Amino acid sequence: AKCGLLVVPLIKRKLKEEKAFSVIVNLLDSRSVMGDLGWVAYPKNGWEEIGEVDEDYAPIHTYQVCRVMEQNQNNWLHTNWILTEGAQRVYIELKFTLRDCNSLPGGVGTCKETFNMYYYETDDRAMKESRYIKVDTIAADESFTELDLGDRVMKLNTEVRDLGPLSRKGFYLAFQDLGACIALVSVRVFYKRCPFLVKSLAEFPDTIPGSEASQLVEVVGHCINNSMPLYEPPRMHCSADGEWLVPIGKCVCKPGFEEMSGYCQGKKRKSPSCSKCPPHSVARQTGATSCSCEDEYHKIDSDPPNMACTRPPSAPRNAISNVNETSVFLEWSIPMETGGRKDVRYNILCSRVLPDGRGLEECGPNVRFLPRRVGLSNTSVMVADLQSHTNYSFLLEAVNGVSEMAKDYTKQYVTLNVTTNQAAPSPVSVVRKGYTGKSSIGLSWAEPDRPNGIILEYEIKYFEKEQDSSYTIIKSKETEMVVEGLKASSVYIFQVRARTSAGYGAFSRRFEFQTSPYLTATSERAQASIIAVAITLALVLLAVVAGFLLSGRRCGYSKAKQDPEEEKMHFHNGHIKFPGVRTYIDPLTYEDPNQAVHEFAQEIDVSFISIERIIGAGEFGEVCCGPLRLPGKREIQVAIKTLKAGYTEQQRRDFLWEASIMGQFNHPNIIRLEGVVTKSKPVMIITEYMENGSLDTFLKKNDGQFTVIQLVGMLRGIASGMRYLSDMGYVHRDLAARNILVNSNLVCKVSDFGLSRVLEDDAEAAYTTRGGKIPIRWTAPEAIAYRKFTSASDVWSYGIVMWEVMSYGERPYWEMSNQDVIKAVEENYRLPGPMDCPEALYHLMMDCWQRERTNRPKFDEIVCLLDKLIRNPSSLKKLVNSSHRVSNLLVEHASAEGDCSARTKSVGEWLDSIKMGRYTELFVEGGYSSLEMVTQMTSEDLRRVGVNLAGHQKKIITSIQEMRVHMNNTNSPINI
Ligand code: ACK
Repeated sequence: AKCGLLVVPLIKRKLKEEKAFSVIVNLLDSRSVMGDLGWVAYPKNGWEEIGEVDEDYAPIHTYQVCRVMEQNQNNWLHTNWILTEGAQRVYIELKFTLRDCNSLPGGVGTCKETFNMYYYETDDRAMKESRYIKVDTIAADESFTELDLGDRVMKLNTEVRDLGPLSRKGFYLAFQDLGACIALVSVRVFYKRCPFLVKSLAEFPDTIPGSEASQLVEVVGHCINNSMPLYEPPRMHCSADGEWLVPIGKCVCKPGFEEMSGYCQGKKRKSPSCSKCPPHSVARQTGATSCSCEDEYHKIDSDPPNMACTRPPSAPRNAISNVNETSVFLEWSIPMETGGRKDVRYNILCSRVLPDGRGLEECGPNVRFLPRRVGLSNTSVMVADLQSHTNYSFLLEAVNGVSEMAKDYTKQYVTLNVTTNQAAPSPVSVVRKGYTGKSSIGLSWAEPDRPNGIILEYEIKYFEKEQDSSYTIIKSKETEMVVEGLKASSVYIFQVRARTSAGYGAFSRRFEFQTSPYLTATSERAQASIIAVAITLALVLLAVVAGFLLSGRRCGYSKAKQDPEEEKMHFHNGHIKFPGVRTYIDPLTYEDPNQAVHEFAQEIDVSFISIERIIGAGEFGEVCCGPLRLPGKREIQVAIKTLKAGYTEQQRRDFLWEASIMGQFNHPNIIRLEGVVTKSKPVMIITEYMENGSLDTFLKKNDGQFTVIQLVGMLRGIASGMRYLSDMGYVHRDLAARNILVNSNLVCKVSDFGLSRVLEDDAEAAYTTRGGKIPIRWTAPEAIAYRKFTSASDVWSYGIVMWEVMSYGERPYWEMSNQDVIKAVEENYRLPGPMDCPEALYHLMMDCWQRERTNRPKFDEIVCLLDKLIRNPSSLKKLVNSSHRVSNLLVEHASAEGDCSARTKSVGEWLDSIKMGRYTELFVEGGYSSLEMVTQMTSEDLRRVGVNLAGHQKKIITSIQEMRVHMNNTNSPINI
């Protein structure tokens, strides 16, 4: 038996549970200022204060301006310095009247019906007008007419704007009038606070909301006297509107106290009397004042004295899981043994099973538990935002009020192993606008929070605002792109979604961006640079841009001569080059080449790379591929160039030279360097993996398989990469289809940088009379003759790449010797237009092969022209005139006419020249042994001899038709 209880002191403090309404704190209220407001008007004859008083003779500070009939009004009214008191978001309430322009005598000529509000943040009172940032243009809901005035009906408008995030001690407001008739009757600036609050026995302090309108500031409450947290400290969230939201957790009265009217009060003393010890407890001696629990049984202070001693519960039972993509619903039954208590709760421990038996890893904060992870009173939980295709282990544990006391008690739990499913990626959360032009908008976005796999591509859906019945979808492999072909001055809606092998995720929410109203295509890119320069340069630069625009430069290219050196200084490839634009740094400028490598290339630990297979042989060693798993990043496939064993120090330097160059570039059409391995052997260069290998081999393998638009798309990519390189001041010197890599989306990227390329690497390179090794067929005459390598000589090579692409990997100048090529080019002969090549493209090639290098187009002009052709595919319909490309003659550059004096061609040679040599035997067997006979052939005859592929039939028939035309024109046999 036990006798009596302790008396608990009464609670002294009185607390009141308050309502969670916001508190509004005025920082400025022009109506409540008794004396002078002290606002400054500039110019003096603009805004003026009207001294009025209300019925209590308190001043009403009204400012008005009404210079509606005068041109070029710019009237400013500055408030005095308004302290924020720590608020990060404030509200501005304006009360004003505005006159309807239509009601003014003499019409609406210069009259405006809006005014602008600005602000400027500062830590002290110093004010700089130029730093003002616009808040909004304010228009009236109600404007008044003369008639209204006559009736004395004042139509007072109230507009409220919010401002934030604010980070300084205070700010100024300013009102700019550009010629309206306004009376600003009152300005009130205020912010909202979440007031001191007592809820669920916890106190929450008076709190200032966060800076963002959607932000919730989490505040941890303090349990009031004689109370303690239940499971976890109580929390509330202060919203931007100054309201307390989302209560989590609570406090409960400590043992010996009970909750009464929101406070914890001591329990009343009972008159001492003897009673039986409750179950699982014993009195250690006769007349004891309390009972002690039996072994393994416990009691907590808040348990009533007559309650039995209790013990922790057994494990939850019948646990099951239900997987839905990357969410898991877990459900269980209450334990067999609750330990004699009613306060059984459940906790979940989530672990990810690491591959290859490497153990378990805790799930981390990104996984969500609904309603929560610990202290669950229901027997189910939803676990969301897990990774897709991943094994997880969930440990469910039951606890009760005495679990904490049973230290030596082995916790009872049950484990559930679950594998999540494939799931589409989560939506892209933010889409940002980059540089904006008249017809284009640059977009960028971040990878979805949960990609749930490797992102294969993004889809960008866009349409003109309020025209959503017709929209366009474009795809991008990167997280940025420039959307082109838009209307000037128009608002567009953009949405982005990601695709993995599991399919498309949901589209992002809608983002609204507007194209700019006036800049030309060429100056769009200049505009991007302008933003980057200091404001002090703005006027000077604007003048330069204006001059640039006035010179009438548009898409297409002028052939006017410019001094190339001067061009580099002021205009680079048609762009204005401003100080601060990144340029290529020659690794030679580093005394220690290793320093250059580590400046531009990230060192990768070899343990993050697995070599899976060899894909080719490079000059320094094998080229392999395999996955790269950098910690915290998703796995990607990479190409691995290795430096073979036994290298000299010079070879190591030459090998890594390429990385020092590649590491300086960042462009979707330049092969991306992931990093280098130099701290272990073999030394490696790691780049992105390009599934389709080099462009020349890829085109040969897929002869005739692409549409013209696809081919032009590839050329556009290469030109864009080259534009970037020339903007950086880098001259490639070996631009050729063999040095372009192609990925699975047909994106072409320029590769092969570095020292080796110019020296040994390229099998095409031949020694010139001046000593250097040069890939003759791709190189401009001035570079062969006197090593004048410039972006203009890269343009010549680009023309050859165009020819390679349009002829599906044909060798330029076929089997002519290097000496004959030099001679022919010197004599002004050029490659003929490839078969089925659009005339517009052939003209561009011929322009790239202008002898005078300053007459060649610049890379940005090439990109611009190709864009135009892609946008207008009918411009690609007209194919090169057959006389420009009959057989494999060279075309005289000036006249674009062929030379037709030579020997008669055989059927085999003709078929070879159109890359259909494989059918020679069939033609001869079919009785077509001369070209005269061939010119009589029909499609039916072709099928009969065994040409069954439609593409090949088309190619041969087109060539036969050209031969017929040629024979009619020249009245002579087909020549070589
Ligand atoms: O024509 P290919 O398949 O493409 O054979 C050559 C080979 O390695 C030797 O250079 C291939 N290669 C080089 N870099 C890459 C890369 N980043 N991705 C895929 N293949 C590559 C090239």
